[in-house]
Amino acid sequence: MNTDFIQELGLEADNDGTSTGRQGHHNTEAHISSHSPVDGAQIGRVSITTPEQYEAVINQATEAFRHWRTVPAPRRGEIVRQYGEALREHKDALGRLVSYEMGKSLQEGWGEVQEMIDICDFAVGLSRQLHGLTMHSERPLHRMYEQYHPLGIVGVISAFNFPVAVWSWNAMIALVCGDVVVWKPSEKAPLCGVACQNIWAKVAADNDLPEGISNLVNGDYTIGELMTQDKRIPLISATGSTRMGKAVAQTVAARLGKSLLELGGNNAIIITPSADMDLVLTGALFGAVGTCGQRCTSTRRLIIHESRYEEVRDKLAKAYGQLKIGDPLDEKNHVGPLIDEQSVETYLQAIEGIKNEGGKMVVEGGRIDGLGSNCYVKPCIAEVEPDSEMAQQETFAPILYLMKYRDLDEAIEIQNSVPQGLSSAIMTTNLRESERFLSPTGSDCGIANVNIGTSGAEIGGAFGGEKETGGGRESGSDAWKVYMRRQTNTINYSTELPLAQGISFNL
Ligand code: UN1
Repeated sequence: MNTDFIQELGLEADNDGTSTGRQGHHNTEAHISSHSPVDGAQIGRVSITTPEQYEAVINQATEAFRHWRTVPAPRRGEIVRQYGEALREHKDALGRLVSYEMGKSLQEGWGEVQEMIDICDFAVGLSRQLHGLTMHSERPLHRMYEQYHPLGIVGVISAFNFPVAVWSWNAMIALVCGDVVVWKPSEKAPLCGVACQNIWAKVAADNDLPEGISNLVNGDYTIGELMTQDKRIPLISATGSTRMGKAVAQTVAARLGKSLLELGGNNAIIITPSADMDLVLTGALFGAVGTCGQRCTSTRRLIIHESRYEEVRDKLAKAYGQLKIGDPLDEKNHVGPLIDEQSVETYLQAIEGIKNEGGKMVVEGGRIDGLGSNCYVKPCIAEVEPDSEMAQQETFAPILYLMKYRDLDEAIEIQNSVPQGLSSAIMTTNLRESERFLSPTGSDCGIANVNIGTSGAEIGGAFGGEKETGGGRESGSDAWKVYMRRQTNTINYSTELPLAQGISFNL
């Protein structure tokens, strides 16, 4: 394989997993080895951050924050603009690295980098729009307003499935807000973190920025724990499993810190009698097999009206038959491998579970041998009852559940009956049905779409979900407010000091 992209991104056999933005800090003792799920090859190693190095990073970040918070927000936006430009320059290489280290298709690897570029553009505009409100005081010759100030250090803990984009949603917004960032990438995709940090280091050097504004640490959950317990980090933004999110939330809450959680999804598409079948097929197919079913937004359930059930099932089974599975860097393939063998095991166990509870496989699953690693599997489809236990769980793999409904109330009830609440969709050409789905009695998810699938959200909206998805909102809209502290200011320009609520207090 041509690995020029690895050199272009400044990656070596051994890489510094700890960095405050200029030079890295190497620890020769312990490393994470990054193995590609594509062909099993070791791409490189990343040094693990020691507790001492962690302290040094936090000290540097604290120092950098003192400076960064005084830089005018539009000037901070200019730095983010340059980062976006650098990403444009390296879009091809970084997209390839994402595809090679994580296993998603090259189209999706590039798409992920595009998502980073988009959030940079958004953040640049935002840097001139960090508005607060003004309000009228009840007292004469008084003025009231609110303003947003930077928070401090934002800790970002990200997952393997979006190894670069999710960091950028957090980091680019946090940076224009005047915060500094400490990032712990997933152990399963650490080189993506190093590559992003290398691109940052160049922008930081070109602009003579101090060290400590964008920082990288690496390691297992113990380094994550140092972050979640650290009072010097006012906000932890974590993406990953619900189990991980619960641990993060409890630890951060115990010190009354803020957490922003984006956890599991169990996303469904409701397919109504009036659905346009072409849209159904594209939406469901991409939603279910894109990123090999490893998006938080992946489509896991189709809730199909009984009048269209056989048609959807048969057409979808046929479309699955045409999927090309293999090396994700080869553009003719639609689906790459799962992230690792453990994931394959979980997928195989889920298929067992489906069979044990009486589900019927419409498209059989299983491991595919001889494709370069042991991580390739067949995307599969299972028919289950609406109350299936297996369909309540988020199995991070390409397993799609089909279930039947009779009326829309029932469909919405099934859709909302799972513990997670990230993304949802309805396929309909009937206005009453789509409005019902979007109404307060409709979908209970953070994202509800009409006539598109559950995945592939744009960065301009707030991204996140309810219930066990964790309640956080990242990226667009007013998600930036979580990265700042709000201050209400009341200014008296009179010669009296009247008290609010008409209280008199005279000596
Ligand atoms: C995730 O899977 O954690 O909406 C993020 C999407 C992407 C982001 C997914 N824009 O599918």
